[in-house]
Amino acid sequence: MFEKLKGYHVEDGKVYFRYEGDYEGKEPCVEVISDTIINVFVDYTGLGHRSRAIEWERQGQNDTKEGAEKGKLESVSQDESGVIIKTKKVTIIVGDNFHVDFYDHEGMPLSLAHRGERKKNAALSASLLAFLAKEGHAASGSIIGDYPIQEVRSLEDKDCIYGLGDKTGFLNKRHYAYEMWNTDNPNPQEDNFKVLYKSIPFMLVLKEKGAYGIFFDNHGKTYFDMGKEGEDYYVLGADEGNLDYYFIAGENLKDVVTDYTYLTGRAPMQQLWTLGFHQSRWGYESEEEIRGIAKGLREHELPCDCIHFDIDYMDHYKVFTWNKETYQDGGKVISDFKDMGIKSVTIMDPGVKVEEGYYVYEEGMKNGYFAKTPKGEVYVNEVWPGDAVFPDFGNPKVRKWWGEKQKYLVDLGVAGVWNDMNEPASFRGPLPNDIVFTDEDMPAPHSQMHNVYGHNMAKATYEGWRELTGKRPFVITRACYGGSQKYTTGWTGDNHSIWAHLRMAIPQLCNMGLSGMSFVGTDVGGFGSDCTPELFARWIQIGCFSPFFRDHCAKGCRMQEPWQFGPEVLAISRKYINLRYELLPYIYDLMHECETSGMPIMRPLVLEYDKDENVKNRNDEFMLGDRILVAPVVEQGAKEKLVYLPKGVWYDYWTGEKIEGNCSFVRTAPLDVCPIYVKAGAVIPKYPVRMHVGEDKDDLLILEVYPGEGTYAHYQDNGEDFAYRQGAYNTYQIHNLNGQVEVFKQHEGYRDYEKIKVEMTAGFQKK
Ligand code: MIG
Repeated sequence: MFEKLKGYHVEDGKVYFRYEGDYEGKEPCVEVISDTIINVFVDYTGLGHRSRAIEWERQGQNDTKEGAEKGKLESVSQDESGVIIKTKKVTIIVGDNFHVDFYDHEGMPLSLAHRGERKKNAALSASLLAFLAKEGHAASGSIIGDYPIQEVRSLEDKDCIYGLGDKTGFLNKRHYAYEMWNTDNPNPQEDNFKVLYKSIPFMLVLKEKGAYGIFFDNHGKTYFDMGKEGEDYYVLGADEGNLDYYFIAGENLKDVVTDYTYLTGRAPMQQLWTLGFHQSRWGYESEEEIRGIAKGLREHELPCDCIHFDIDYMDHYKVFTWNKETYQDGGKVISDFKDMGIKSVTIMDPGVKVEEGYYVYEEGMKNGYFAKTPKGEVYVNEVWPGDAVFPDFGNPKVRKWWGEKQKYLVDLGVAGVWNDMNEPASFRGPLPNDIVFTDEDMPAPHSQMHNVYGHNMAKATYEGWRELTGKRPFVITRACYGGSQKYTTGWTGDNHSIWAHLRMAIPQLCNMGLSGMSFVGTDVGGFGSDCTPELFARWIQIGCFSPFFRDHCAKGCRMQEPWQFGPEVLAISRKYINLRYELLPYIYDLMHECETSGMPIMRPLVLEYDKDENVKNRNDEFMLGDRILVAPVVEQGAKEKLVYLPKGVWYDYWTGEKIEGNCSFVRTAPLDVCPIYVKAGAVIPKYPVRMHVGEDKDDLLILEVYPGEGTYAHYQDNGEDFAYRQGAYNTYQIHNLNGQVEVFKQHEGYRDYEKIKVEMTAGFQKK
């Protein structure tokens, strides 16, 4: 492979390296994308970059995108250490063996190639695997060795690792090993699951000083050993494809998130109603039953914006059909719900039932839109409708077709689509690796297209809805890849009604947010298993602050609507759903911030306080934006919570008590209390509680003011379409000088609030 460095040349702003050794002319390359984003690339396949995540044209170093300040290659030179490439912010030294080292502008190492031996401390040989299998032990280790494509980089003692999408376990991923292979596994998710539904091959490393990210842009199967094999290094591996990664240098984690979402796109603003409460269940067996749910929500005075129709609504689980026997006339129930202020979202699976005469199947067959075996026959596996075929979403024509098919739902009055089973999941064993799909303009095997199947399905859905409705498409997905945030929101799939999964929800959602997927949520109350009243009450308290707030549950499990657990839990549910509706303008502002800078709505404390040792491994608290800290109870039976507050002055949301941060303390937390803290000087914009978004014209804005000094930027638009991109929005700059509040209109492009009401919080009385 790459042995001794011989020289380099620059072409089109890219630096290519020549080595001794046999590498078949595949010269490795370093490309400066911006001052802080560097691409490292070896074109093993000879196909160039074939990214599904980065969709803007990269035209070398001079490309500019959306006004972002593009970096440039400042200088390239060579000395005895190697080839030295400089940008304004980063120095890259490329040496023998294609070791690539990154330094910050002060010359401090940010990330170095690992040069020592690998430790192989948990190596599993094939014979050991066979031995373990005898008694039914699943091997928990991986076979350690070299991957065909691989990058091994150093870790320092203090480094913490975050991101990696929807992985289970804890916030800090260091010492664990993961794989990227979109997987539907209905077993209760454990801390050490290697794979889950989504593959977001992006990691963030927080160092004692500075931070960086690596986006390992290979959508085949990849491996992330985050310091399990060896304490002082991590391994990125892939079975096939190119070595193609983006190094992102930052002063802090926020810089890294901003750059990553610059590269792969930002989660766009959703319609305002999508931030409301959603009610769902698999197994609302009939129209009568689902109508009862809508009635129940209103009778119990529970604000709600959306009911989800799971696979039960389809005729024999055939996509783009309606079960007229059990669900009668789809259009009628949907329009009746609309009259109650409730939108309808329908589930959509990729698998198309094999059935002569079924129009979706026939159309797809006629046009060759389904994946094929290497022999050229349409590939069949089993999913809910029985024998089914798989749309080849990597083919732009298939995406267009699928997008147009959405008209069926749009015409029924459906308001958004929930894409499930798009790993793709299959009942008769996994799809073989050699099933033939399309990757845009060329055939590609399942092994390459698996991890982007959900991504491409989401893209097809998003584009179809955008075309058909002109509104911001609301798409939810179970499977996705890096960059999917441009098209879809997500949920974490089939969790269970167990306390471990309530605890897991926090780091899992926070890491998704750091990985670009900001609009995400867990099934509130848990999907599988039977929820308890206490668990439901605590889950609603986390759901209330999750970007996607949906109560969902599996068929056959105990009923899980908020009124199924008695009056106390119903009242608690109402309290937190009401709070959610009050906070809508605040959360909407955060969604706007996310579109602008990539900052997630729900954040781990470490994103805001990355110098604070006490938050680097904090799994049981999180922030909503940078002003609200939530410290939910996640232990069965607990009536108090050990709260940690970072440096600064905080106010207890419920009592107004002032607390100097940088300390831990015990907060009493009976079942109806989720401890919440607000930063001194904060202004929190609120709406009055209403049963659903748009119940009135959002004409009253309440500004909840906390003691201290601060400024706040509030954003307002029609909450529906893309007019804001043409300037149809208002922004307000709000100054809080210890209760003296001034509001300045900054941008004028939308109708005004009729009234802005300023409310002093309890903190002003309690000095
Ligand atoms: O194999 O559509 O994760 O939310 O309710 C189960 C039925 C298929 C899995 C989804 C879940 C949904 C369920 N689906």
